Amino acid sequence: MTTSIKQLPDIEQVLSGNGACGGCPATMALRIVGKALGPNAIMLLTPSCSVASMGMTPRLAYNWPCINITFATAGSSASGITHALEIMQEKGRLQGELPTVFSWVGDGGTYDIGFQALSAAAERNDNMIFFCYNNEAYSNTGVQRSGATPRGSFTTTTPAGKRQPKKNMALLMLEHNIPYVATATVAYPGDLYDKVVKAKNIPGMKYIEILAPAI
Ligand SMILES: Cc1ncc(C[n+]2csc(CCOP(=O)(O)OP(=O)(O)O)c2C)c(N)n1
Ligand SMILES: [Mg+2]
Repeated sequence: MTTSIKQLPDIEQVLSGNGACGGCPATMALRIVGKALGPNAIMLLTPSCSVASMGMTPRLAYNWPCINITFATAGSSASGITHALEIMQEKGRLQGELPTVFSWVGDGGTYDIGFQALSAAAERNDNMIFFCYNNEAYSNTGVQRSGATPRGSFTTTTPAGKRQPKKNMALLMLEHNIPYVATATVAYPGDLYDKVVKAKNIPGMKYIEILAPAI
């Protein structure tokens, strides 16, 4: 049975005082993801609203070690971190359970700019969770169209409405034969939580797309 919102753990990885807009669905989704992942994780972020919201050291709003990376490298940077951790464990320099390595990337960074490195990491089946939080546009820079913007949508670069349909990104990821692909939405927090818990316990590449419309 799906976890109910009342059963979600108390743990908070997204801290108060963050810079998100009030009611930001992507930040709410990240809060649920944090409850599922717990503190033993390393977060990678590409330029996005979530980076703008995270604040600055020493007052980071996300309670994990966080690495800001360039747009094109969410897949490859996470691959590097995950392999480094495995080697450290092999050499006995890291005890206990390996942290979950996860990329937290917008739709622009996933569908368009970071697609190549994501595809390559998926093809290698590197051990990570790649989250695409999908607000269906390049929101942080003023709402330009992305490959995830639905047909007909008005954005600053499609003032007459976007002519093309959105990419089927989850299907593209399935075609990589990775062990886990899921779609979720911030509207169903218990379902999102369950999917992240499941992904956390599967070795290899996991792709989770979260619809979090914010415009
Ligand atoms: C290579 C590169 N191109 C453009 C930018 C400018 N930029 C910063 S955030 C952003 C929008 C990102 O969109 P998305 O990944 O969907 O995340 P969202 O802002 O919607 O949360 C852009 C275009 C950048 N930082 N680096
Ligand atoms: Mg976006």
